[in-house]
Order: sequence, then structure tokens, then C-alpha cells
Amino acid sequence: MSVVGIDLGFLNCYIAVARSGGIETIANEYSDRCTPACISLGARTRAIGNAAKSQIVTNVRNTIHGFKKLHGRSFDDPIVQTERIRLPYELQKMPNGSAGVKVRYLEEERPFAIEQVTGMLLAKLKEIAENALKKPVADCVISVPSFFTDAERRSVLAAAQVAGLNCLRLMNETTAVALAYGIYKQDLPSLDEKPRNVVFIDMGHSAYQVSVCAFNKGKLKVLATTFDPYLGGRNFDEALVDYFCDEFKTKYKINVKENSRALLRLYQECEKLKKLMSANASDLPLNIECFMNDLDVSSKMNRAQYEQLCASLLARVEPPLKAVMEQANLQREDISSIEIVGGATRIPAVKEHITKFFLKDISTTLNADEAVARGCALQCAILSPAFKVREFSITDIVPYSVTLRWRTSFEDGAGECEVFCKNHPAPFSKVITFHKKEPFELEAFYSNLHEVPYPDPRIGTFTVQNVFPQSDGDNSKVKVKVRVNVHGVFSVASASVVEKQNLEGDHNDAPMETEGSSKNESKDDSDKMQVDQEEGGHQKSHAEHTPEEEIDHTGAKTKGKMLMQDKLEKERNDAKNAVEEYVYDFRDRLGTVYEKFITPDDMNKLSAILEDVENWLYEEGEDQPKQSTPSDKQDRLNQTIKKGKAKSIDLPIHSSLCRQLGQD
Ligand code: ATP
Ligand code: K
Ligand code: MG
Repeated sequence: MSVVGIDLGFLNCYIAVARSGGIETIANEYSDRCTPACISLGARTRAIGNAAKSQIVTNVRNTIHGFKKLHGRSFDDPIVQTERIRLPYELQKMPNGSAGVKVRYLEEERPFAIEQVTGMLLAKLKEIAENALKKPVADCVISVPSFFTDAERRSVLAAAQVAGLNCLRLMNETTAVALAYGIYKQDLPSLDEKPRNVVFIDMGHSAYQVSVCAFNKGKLKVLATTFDPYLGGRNFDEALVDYFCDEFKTKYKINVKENSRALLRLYQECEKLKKLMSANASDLPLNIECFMNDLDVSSKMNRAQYEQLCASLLARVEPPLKAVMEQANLQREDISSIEIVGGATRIPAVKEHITKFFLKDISTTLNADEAVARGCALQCAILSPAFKVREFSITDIVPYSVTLRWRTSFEDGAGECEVFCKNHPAPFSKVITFHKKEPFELEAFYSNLHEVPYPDPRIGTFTVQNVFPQSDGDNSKVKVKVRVNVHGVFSVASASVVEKQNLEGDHNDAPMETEGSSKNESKDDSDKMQVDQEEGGHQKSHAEHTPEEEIDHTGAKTKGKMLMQDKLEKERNDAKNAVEEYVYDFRDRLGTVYEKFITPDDMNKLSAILEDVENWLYEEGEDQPKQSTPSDKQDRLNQTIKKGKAKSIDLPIHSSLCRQLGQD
């Protein structure tokens, strides 16, 4: 069983594993611990991670990045439409109404569901983990923002399935950080002492999350979590981009926003400039050669100017901090430490705003880039029976309150009640009792849509079947268990009829009580009934959750094809490289060891042929498929060698070239 934690970032992904007794963040094939969330699809192949990122500017319309916010949303979702404007590749409405991407791959325009896109990325991360661990990986824990709704979470789970991963838990990013912080702390207060309250702040590329957690020995409890889902490093890049676009319009008379390649380059340069300004307050240059219309552009910026430019963004740092303290009902003096992670918390002005609010120094002891992945790996280790870790209990929370509405075919059979309030502990199960004569429907939805960054309140509909009147015609007592599971996903888990003799003083309808329990299943000796669930709503316009089998099915097929294509392309490149190497090697020998055995005339002939082959490799041979008949050029080379005087030297060029090109 593998112990793997994955930080599935908007921009950057990290993987941590348990190895030789400790948690370790691992590097990919580029010796980079950060793998960009980027997929580049081409006419013959696809690249994922670092190799894909280097193609953002060259393969503009087929390089997919910045897709984390598309999960679980319909194409018509306002957030999807806002993202769409920023993306250099096309989005597409999938048959079920959800948002997918449309790219050219293998010479064909094709749609990919977001679960397939993230599935490809996760498969790559899985492969990196397998290379590091030298064994197959399936079990893992994957991070999601604390503000992700049910639909978004289910979509990420489906993507994990596409990648062949068994996600043991979707873990909220700030909770993962809290675990990475707490599990090694030796000096936490004992269970009967006042807990230590710590604030965790993560500002990444796309989002800003805050949580406050209470720690005692061996346990952490999330008290509250707040967020600005639309504030992150990319907004600061955007502010710089907008500024320079305006400047270049007057200075160079160019409209950068009309040229997606130039715009992407400007984004990259502005991100670099932003990072430099974190370390340096003085004037810094921005130079881009051959930017647009063969024009070199240049400008400069300093930190003071930049902070002024970003004033409205910086003003958004405080509100979630204030809200988290209010929700947890804590004062500044109750907080013992403020821990920050995420790349964008390196912006000095962001740090200043946090310090100013708490009137306290902030701690940067956690690894800002790797803490989320490490926390996920720790959680995976805790869940793994094969792994020994310190006992540590984690209580997370429900980010939005959830209401359950029920109805039967009779009018009087309808009603609703809030089953989970905001910041309710999770995972958690509750048993709700109904008194019914017939099957009824339950609909779960977010109680206060205005606090949810999602346009649709519906979570799912569930039908409780096989409910009949008692033999005396009375209502049956039906116990329904509802749950927010380890992934933070709501479900109606089961329903059962309680035997008549257990009933006393029945009411006619409505839940009588709710019993909370985070562990125990309901222990009635009653008949289990079937619960039909239809999660994600039921209207056509709604981004229905693609049934998992469906995603798995198409996903596995496409994935198989893509893997095959990747393999073919690799073999083709290997063969081409081998030919190239052979040419270099041969040329080298001609000038050294073979020199004294060869006439000047043959030497010239062979050199010319070598040059010919080399040119062929870069020109028409560039697209040579692996299986092919020899081209004229190779034929000529082969013939010359066969009949030429060079025969006297043992040159296995014919068989070697053919073998390398797969013609044997
Ligand atoms: P998200 O958490 O939104 O999913 P992510 O996890 O991919 O995104 P991070 O890797 O935490 O994001 O942070 C990336 C952001 O941090 C980028 O905007 C990057 O430019 C920014 N960043 C990194 N280093 C610095 C720095 N020294 N100064 C300013 N910004 C920085
Ligand atoms: K990250
Ligand atoms: Mg992040």
C-alpha cells in the first residue's frame, strides 16, 4: 500500500511520500519538486508538467493550464465564463452541460471532460510517485480548497479515478497544512488544558484561504475557515499585465491583448517581475525582445508603484482574517501563532497586511510550497494500516450549511430542516427520523447560497423507497442517516424502518430529532431500505455529475490510446536520436580511427552522405513515423556503403540504421 499525498495546485503540484520512516517531498524527472499543472497536446504526443509548461507560448491553443476552477461546474456557470475569457485555449460545453476543453490532439479536434484533464495530470503525478517509490501507487490523499462544494469535490474524485488512483481522502488544503504543523509538535497542551489556537493562511496562485485550528496533544480541530476564492498570485500578475498593456499601447502603439502569444509572454515576464519585487524594492526592468511586430519592448517598475497598483487586491487580505476570528469567536490574544504558506504569501505587502491585522509577527516555519503535500501524505500514512504514525485525530468542518427538504405525493408531507450548520464538525453522520406511509424524496441543498461560491444550491436528490403504512394504517417510523463523509461530500447514506413496538407517542410528520455521531453507524435492528440517490441535481441545465462509470469508461479508453501514442512517440524519438548519434559518432571516427584506411575521395563521399542523413533528420525525416520504408536518402546511403570501397571497413550502418528506424 502506498502512502502518497498530492497537492493539486492551480499552478503548481507537489507530491509527498512516506519513505524510510519519514515524509519526503519528491522530485520529478527534471529534479524539480514542483510539477506545473499543465498539459500540452500535440499532433503526435502530449507533454505533462514541466515539458508542457515550456510549450505554453509555442502551442498556445492546445496547452491546457489554469483549469482547477472548472471542476464540477456547468459550461454556463458565470465562473466558467469569467475563466474562459482569460484562457488561451477553448472551452466546450460537454453533452451533460459541464465545462470541458476543446483542443487539437493527434491531428484531430477533440473535447476533454475536466475530469479527463485533471485525470491526465494526476496520472503524471502518480507516475512520478511510482518512479520515486519504485512500486505501483494507488492509495493517496489529494488536496482541495476548503471552499470546494460537493460538485467540485465529486469531480476531483472522478478525476482521481480516471488516473487509477484510490483517493482515501480529499483533504482541505489548510487542514493539510495544520496537520503538517501539528503532528510533529511535542509541546501541545494536554487534553484537559486550553487548546493552542493557530491561524493558517494559504495564498496560492488562484485562491486565498484562512483557517483557525485548536490543537491539543494528538488532535487538531478546525474551528472556522474563510476564504476569497478569487484572490491569488495571478491577480497580482494580472494587475501588472494590465498596467504594461496600457503603457505599451501609448508607448509602442501595440494592442497586446489582441495577440495571445504576446499576452502569454507578458504574463510570464510579469510573474518573474512580481517575484523579483518581493526581494527588491528599487526600480526593476522589464525587457522583452521581439515581443510583437518584431518590436523589443522595455519598461520598469518598483515595489511602491506596484503596491499602489495592487491596492484593491491588498484590501481583500483582511476581510477573511476578520471573518475567521468572528466565526471562531476568538480574540487576537487567543492566537498563539500565525502560519503562512502558498507562493503569494511571499509578497511583502500581503505579509504586512496580515501582520497589521493580528498585531503579531507571522511565522514562516512551514515550507510554503510543500506543506500541503506533506500534510496529505501524513493523512495518508494515518489512514494506512501498513504504516505506523503517531495517533492524531483530525476534525475538519463543513464549509456551508446544508438543508434537507422532503416531500411525498401528499401535500402535507413536505417540510425542511437544516441538517448541518456552517462550521459543523466533519466527517459526521446524523440520523433523522421521519414518520411516513409511503416512499418520499429528500433533496439536499445549500441553505445560504449567498455564502457559497457556486451558482446552484442543489447538492442532490435521494428517494427513500419501500415505505408502507403499518398494518394498523399508522405511519412507519423511518430513520435516515445523512452524512458528510471524509471527502467533505454530503450524502444520504441509508434509511431503515423501525419496528412498530419501538414507537411511543408518535408525531405525524417531520423529523423529531437528530442524533449526532461521527463514528457509529445506526444500530437499529430494523429492515434496511433502498435509498436511491441522484446527486448533483436533476435538471438538464445543471452541471450534472457525470456518472463515475461513464467517466471511467471513456477515460480509460482515451487514456489507453494516449499512453500508446506516448509510447510510440518516445520510440520514434529514440530511434531518431540513435540515428543522429550514429552520424556524429561516424563522423568522429572518419576524422580519427578510420582516417588512415580511407581514400580522400571516399572520405568526401561518406562525409557528404553523413551530412545528407543529418539534414534529412531535421527536414523531411522530422516527421518520419517509426514504421516506414527506407527513404531514398537512406537507400542511397546504404547502397553507397555497400558498393563503396568503404566496405573494407566494418561499418554496420545498413542494419543499424534500419534497426533504429524499426525496419528490420
Ligand atoms: P492554488 O493554491 O490557488 O491552487 P498553487 O498552489 O498552484 O495555487 P502556489 O504554488 O502556492 O499556488 O503559489 C503560486 C503563486 O505564488 C504564483 O502566483 C507565484 O507567482 C507566486 N509566488 C511564488 N513565489 C513568489 C515570490 N517570491 N513573490 C511573489 N509571489 C510569488
Ligand atoms: K501548490
Ligand atoms: Mg495551493
